[in-house]
Amino acid sequence: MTALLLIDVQLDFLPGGALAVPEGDAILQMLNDLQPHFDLVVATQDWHPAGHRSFASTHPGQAVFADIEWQGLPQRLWPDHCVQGSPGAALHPALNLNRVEAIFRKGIAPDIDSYSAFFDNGHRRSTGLAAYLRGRGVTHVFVAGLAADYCVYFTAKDALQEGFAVTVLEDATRGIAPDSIAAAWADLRAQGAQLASSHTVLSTG
Ligand code: VGL
Ligand code: ZN
Repeated sequence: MTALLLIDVQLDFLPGGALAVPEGDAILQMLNDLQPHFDLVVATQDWHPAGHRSFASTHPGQAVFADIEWQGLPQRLWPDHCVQGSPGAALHPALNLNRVEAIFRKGIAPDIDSYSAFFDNGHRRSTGLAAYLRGRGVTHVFVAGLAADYCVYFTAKDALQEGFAVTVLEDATRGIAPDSIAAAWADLRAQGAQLASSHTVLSTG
């Protein structure tokens, strides 16, 4: 059984949003076209309480995009984004949700970030996604969405560690910084993930 994970297709990560990923909107149609080709479709939402510690605004004197250490973990400081219930936290209205059977939310604990859909950044707490996927008989996970170099990358990495076969649909993601996207793909390949074009999926039944 296959699952498509649609990572953080939220207004704040799309052009005009608080943490916009360049060309993020270029993948929306593809994400809809891909869905019928999978046994299961799951979406995620970055879902931070106001004042989340990943926000630069909560660390006086620190600039947005600064790298700090927070409670024993490296943390990049982001603009305020995906605040629970805010317009920017909503999934893009063009994303078809009819086949999305579950939405997993992450980044809720105020003191720790969560790039992966499976665990927080300290691997301290599970979201339950791996157990959910196993319960549905999923063995192969396909990852798409935003942002390639953060939530897509860390989700794919944890999926590998959880024992799933992993394919990242490279053209169905966009990233924040070109250098970190290249490094993310190289690391995922080295760990056993496949990087594929969505055409390989769209051209099969
Ligand atoms: C993300 C940075 C901060 C992502 C979420 O969805 O890739 N990136 N929070
Ligand atoms: Zn976030």
